Parts: sequence; C-alpha cells; structure tokens
Amino acid sequence: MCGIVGAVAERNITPILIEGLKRLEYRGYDSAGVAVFTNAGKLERLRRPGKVSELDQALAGEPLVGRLGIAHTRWATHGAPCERNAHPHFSGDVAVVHNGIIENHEALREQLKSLGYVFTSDTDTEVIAHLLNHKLKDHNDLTAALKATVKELHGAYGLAVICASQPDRVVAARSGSPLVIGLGLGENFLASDQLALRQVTDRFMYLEEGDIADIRRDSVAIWDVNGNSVEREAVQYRDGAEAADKGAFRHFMLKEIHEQPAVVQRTLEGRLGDKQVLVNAFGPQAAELFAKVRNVQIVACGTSYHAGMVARYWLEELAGIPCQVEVASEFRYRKVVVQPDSLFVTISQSGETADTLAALRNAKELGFLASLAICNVSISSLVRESDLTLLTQAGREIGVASTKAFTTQLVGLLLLTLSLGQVRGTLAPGVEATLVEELRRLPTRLGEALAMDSTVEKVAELFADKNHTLFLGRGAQYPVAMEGSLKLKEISYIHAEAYPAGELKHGPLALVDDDMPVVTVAPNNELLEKLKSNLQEVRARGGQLIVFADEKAGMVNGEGTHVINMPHIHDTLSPILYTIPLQLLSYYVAVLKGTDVDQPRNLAKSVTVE
Ligand code: HGA
Repeated sequence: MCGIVGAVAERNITPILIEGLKRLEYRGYDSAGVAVFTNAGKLERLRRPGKVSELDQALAGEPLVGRLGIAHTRWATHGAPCERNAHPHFSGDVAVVHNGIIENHEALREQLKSLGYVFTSDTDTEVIAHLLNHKLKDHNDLTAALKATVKELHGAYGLAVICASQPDRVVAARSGSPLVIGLGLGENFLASDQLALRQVTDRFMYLEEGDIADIRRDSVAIWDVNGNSVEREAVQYRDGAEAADKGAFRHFMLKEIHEQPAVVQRTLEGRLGDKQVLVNAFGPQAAELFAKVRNVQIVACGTSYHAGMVARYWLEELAGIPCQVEVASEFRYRKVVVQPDSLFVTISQSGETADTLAALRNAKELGFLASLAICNVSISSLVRESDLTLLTQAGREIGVASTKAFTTQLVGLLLLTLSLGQVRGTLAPGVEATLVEELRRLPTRLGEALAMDSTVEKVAELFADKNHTLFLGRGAQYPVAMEGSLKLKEISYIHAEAYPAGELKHGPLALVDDDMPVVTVAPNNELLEKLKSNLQEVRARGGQLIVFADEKAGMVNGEGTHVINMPHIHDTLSPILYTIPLQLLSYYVAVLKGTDVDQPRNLAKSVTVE
C-alpha cells in the first residue's frame, strides 16, 4: 500500500527519501512524489505517475536539494492514479502525505470550499492539507494545528507534514496506519515502515494509535491520544536480514506462523473506520462497482481456494450475496454460465499462480461485472490484470506451506464481505460495527492461540507413527479442516482427508479405528451439539479424537478424547483463529517425522506452471 518517508537533517535528504520509497515500493504503488523545503528557501515538489524510478529520473532533470522533506508512494483509494492526485498535497505553506482513508472527506471538502480553498485533486487527502492550513491561522504552531486538524478527521491515517514557515520539523500523526520514527545523530526520519529507513539508522521509535509527533534534527516530542506528552521507547532493530532470516525460529514456517498477529494487524491497517470497513480500500471505483454486484464467483488454488470456501459462508450469511467457489484448474477449462452482475474474485499469494491467472484471463471474455484480486504481491500479474485489488500485507512468505498468506487472505475476504454488505445495505443492523471491533481485537486473539504452541507440540506426538488422519469441521470450519488436512499432507506426508462432520456416516466412518486420529475444530456455535454427536460416532468406533474446542464449549478430556481449549472468539472470526493450532499441529508432526518442513518434497512455492 502507500508508503511514507520523511526527513529532517543537515545534509540533502532527497536521495534518502527516494531510497526509502524504493524500499517500500514492493507493497504497491501507482504514483510517487516528493516535497522538499529547498536550500533556496522554497517548498517545492515533484510528482510522477508510475514507479518510483520515474520520479527518480524526473529528479535527475529537476533536482530538489534541501534538508527537510516528505515523500510518498501512492496506491489510489480516492481519485485516479495520476500526477494531479499524487501526494504530497499542498495548501499554501503546507505539504502533506497520507496513508489511509478520510471517511468524512466530502463534508470537509464542502466546508473548506466555502472558506475559499480551491481543490486541485480528487483525493480525500487534499482536505487534510487545506484543513491544516486553515488551522494554522488560529494555531501558529504546526503541531498545535495538526492536533486541531486530526480532531476533525474520521477514518484512518498516517500523516507526515512539513511547512515552509516552520522548516525545522516534520510533524506526524498516526491513527489506523502505522508510522515509525528513525533516530539518527543530528538528523531524524519518519516512515510508514522501518524498512524504508534501514539505510540511515537502526534505532526506531514506534508511534502508537492517536500519537502526534514533532520531529526535529536533534529532538523528538510525542503526544498521546489524550494530548499528554509521552516518551516512546527507542528500540534497536536487531533482526538484520528481514524476511530472509529465520531469526530465533528453527524453520521459516514456524516464524511465519508466529508472524500472524503482526501481519493481520498490517492487513487491517488503513482499512477500518470507526464502525465501518473503508470500502475504498479496494480502490477508488470499489463503492460504485460493489453496489452493482449480485453474485460472487471466487476462483483460486490450494490454500487460497480454502480461503475462498470460508468466504462463501461469510458472503452468503452476512452479506446475503450468492457465491460460488471453484478451483482454478477446473474453472478455466469448463463451460461456465455466468450469473448477471457477478464479481470475479481471484485469490493467490504470489499473484502468478498459472491456473488462477488463466482463469482470470478467460473470465474477461465471459461477461463478469469486474474482477478483484486478493493477493500478497503488488507487482504481480494478477494484480496488474484485475480491475480491483486488495493487497494482503503478509510480507514475504518463504515456507512452501502457506500460513500467514492464508490468514491475511481470510481477513481480506471478510473486509470484502462487509464492504459488499455495507454498500448494498444487506448487513443486519450492528453487524458491521461489531465485526470491525472484533477485527481490531483479532491480532491479540491470534497471539493467544499462538501461546498454545507447546500444548500443540505435545499433541503432535499422537500422530508421529500414523499413516492416515481425518479432519472434521462444520459450517465455515469445514474449509478450515480442509486447510488443516492440506497442511499435514504437504509437510508431514501423512495421508489426511477433510470431511464436513455430517458426512462421516455416509462413508468415511468405515475407515475409523484406533489407528486413525480424527482432528476436529469446535467453536461454540449453533452447530456444536450436532458436532458433538458426530464425535460420539467416532469414539464409538475406537477412533482417537483431537478436538480444538472453544473454552466455553463444555468439551472435556476423556479416554481417547484430547480436548485443547481455544480462547473464545466471535463465531464469524473463528475460522481465522482455529487455523492457528492446525498449522502448529502439522508443523510439529513434520518436525517429529524429520521431513523438510520449509521445502517439502515435490512442491514449489509459487505455482507458475499449469
Ligand atoms: N486515500 C489516499 C491514500 C491512499 C492510501 O493510503 N493507499 O494505501 C489516496 O487515495 O490518495
């Protein structure tokens, strides 16, 4: 998504800003811009559509040299990706870059127009520049003006601001979109991700929600959400090699499993308003297009297909939209009948999955309303060729067995469900506000599930000498069971199959004996009692049960029944939470079996062949 870099130093900061943008660019961009308070004492900017390299080339012809500046890579949510809409946005002396979405931008725009401000872009961001300029009339100090400005903003923002009349500082505000201060000697920096600043420092101060910061060459002052002056701890960044380093973890897969709270948090950042999902997170035309959607067709492969299967339950139950889900290798060769006003959704970690890409290309001939990609790689073919995109923020996934890509896809799909329901007015009252709140808490809940690591490691011993396993789930937990069984197959090479628990008696029960562990996920929902009956059917045949159950589900350990209590969670979000112990289970079984966890036999990470 968008990237922010800012700097105040004794030296020329333009090359630092550009290098920072380049480091953030892999997350997505459509234009880039830089504003510098030049050594000639003027606030100047250069903006270009396209990649940071276009901006860099333009700077070679029109250099900007100065000691104070801000820069931005944009991924448009309001207004087309073009130079006019690229950040920084100016208003008088003020320059602003912004990550996120201002929900009340229309009302603010009207107010500011009536005060005589002239808008030169279609972005929501420009209202911030004018509002701040306006507040400077009453508050001489830039931080005081910024504090007054953010009080009037609804939505999500990470902001960096400079002002030509106060050229000794970058000021910043964080709410729903991350910002980090990079600490130097006699120079300080700001960015939306520390990655952008690793070239200049390894000491960072992370802003918290609601913080406002005043960053000068030799000082940093921070105020919290209540306006109190606060200190934020300065931390030395030690994990040198970013994603390509396993750190303290034995395998990339385990590291990536443990990254899930952080990457889910990142995937949510800038996409949640106070009580609503910010629909424009899917792109500037999303609201208009979503209003027309009457059906959803999801196409994906492997783990991404399982994410799509979960989404079908959400889309039909919460948003009341009919949804079909199909594996791409089947969809692409089938004669498909397209329902009117269908949104074509693809899901892929790499965005280069050959079957999914081919399905998208076919779909373009079939009369779908529009295409949407849920993808982890911004520069991928799938993203480039789709009308709308939601980038997951899982970061680089190295383990072949997908983990954090899956949970961030689920988050993206829930955002899609709520956005479609919101725009079409089909959500039950209160549902969106509740789920937005639950989504905010989700990273903490995932952390609680990860704390079960050693319990799951112990349970894994039950599988080490087994050759076959069944995974059972009901409702949206059925695809979670499918994903659990796929993980186990992929990395431990144990034969695993997933069934909807109600299907057991229609065949697979014949397989059950004391050599067949049966894994079940059991949140506390209206299907719990039915699930319990299915589990009795297994126990009656001597099957060993391993049940991941809600702490309130009333399930207890007994002969042949191993219950692992899960933290309670809102039922809609349970597929995301219950995925975690199943990932850990496959991981520890594979470790016990001594397989190559990160690079299992016969498999590859990004399946770019048919
Ligand atoms: N709403 C702003 C910034 C978009 C953004 O943060 N994208 O990730 C715009 O459309 O310019």
